[in-house]
Amino acid sequence: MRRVTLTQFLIEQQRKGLMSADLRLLIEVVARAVKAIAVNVSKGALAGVLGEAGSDNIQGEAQKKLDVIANDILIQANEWGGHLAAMASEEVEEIRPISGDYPKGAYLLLFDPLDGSSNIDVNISVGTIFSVLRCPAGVSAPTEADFMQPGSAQVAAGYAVYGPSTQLILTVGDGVHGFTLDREMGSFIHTHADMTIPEDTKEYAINASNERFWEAPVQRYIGELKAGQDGPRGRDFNMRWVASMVADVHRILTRGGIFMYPMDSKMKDKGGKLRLMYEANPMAMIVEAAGGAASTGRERILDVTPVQLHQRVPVVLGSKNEVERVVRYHLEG
Ligand code: P6P
Repeated sequence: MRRVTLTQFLIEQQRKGLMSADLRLLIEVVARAVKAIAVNVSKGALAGVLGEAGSDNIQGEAQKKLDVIANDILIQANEWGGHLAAMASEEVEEIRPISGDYPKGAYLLLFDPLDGSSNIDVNISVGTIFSVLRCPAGVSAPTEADFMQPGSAQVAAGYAVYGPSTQLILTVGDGVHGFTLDREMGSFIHTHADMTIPEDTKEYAINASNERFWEAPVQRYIGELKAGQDGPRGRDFNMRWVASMVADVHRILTRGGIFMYPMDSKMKDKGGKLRLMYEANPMAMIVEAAGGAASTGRERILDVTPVQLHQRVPVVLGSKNEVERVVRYHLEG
């Protein structure tokens, strides 16, 4: 495959009418910010960026230094370009309007600046997740209410995975494309065209230590996978759990699988573990664009009507036939 850079790919997408100049600029700015985050992540202890920041985020979770660094990089990269009307981050309670000093644009950007940050100090892959919505027409000073759009309204979604290589995965709805960072050139190269998720799989990802807290349909589904060829599925399955959503989803996008962070009785009052607006929605858009499925177990994730910026949802996503089986088990009760 000829070496096409992200910039060239985006210009060609724009020429095909698949994205506006402003959306192309937005994606290029996010990609540049991701490169700066990748530099900090890869330096680790050498740059004194490991460990706790000494502060908590709005989720009440202790922030890692790199959580704060990644958040600042994304905000500073995006606030001046004129492509955004406002931003929202997992790390910040309130939405962040574009200040009066800068021009405003047509898009709303949401992100989890460093997902899986509990893995940083043990050198396991982490990532950045982002979601792009349109700012409602005629709204010049967006509020949180203007972000309350279902995932089906996203115009773009993507993630970066900081692993053995740094990869950027992107969809504007017409397929999923992957780009690998050439560190010598400082460019993202188009290495994965039209990524697709196989409809069947033998690999599942779930934090099995929560089994006693799951609802019955999930206990039934996972019990059948564990029973393997001696059970109703008649074949053996394998399990993986990185505890970094970006890494687990990237494996599924690359070779299939099902990822589950279902509702459990420990967190019923919170609504789930993963956040809808900047984790579940962008990953659901990517997974569906790759031929997979993404559900809360009871509802398509992209159909969920948000009511709060940091709300959480149960997540079941990946190989279509497995997700549909989990949904069927929820319907059967
Ligand atoms: P647990 C990381 O903190 C995260 O939000 C996701 O990236 C990951 O899938 C999940 O939480 C891991 O949760 O309970 O296994 O630590």
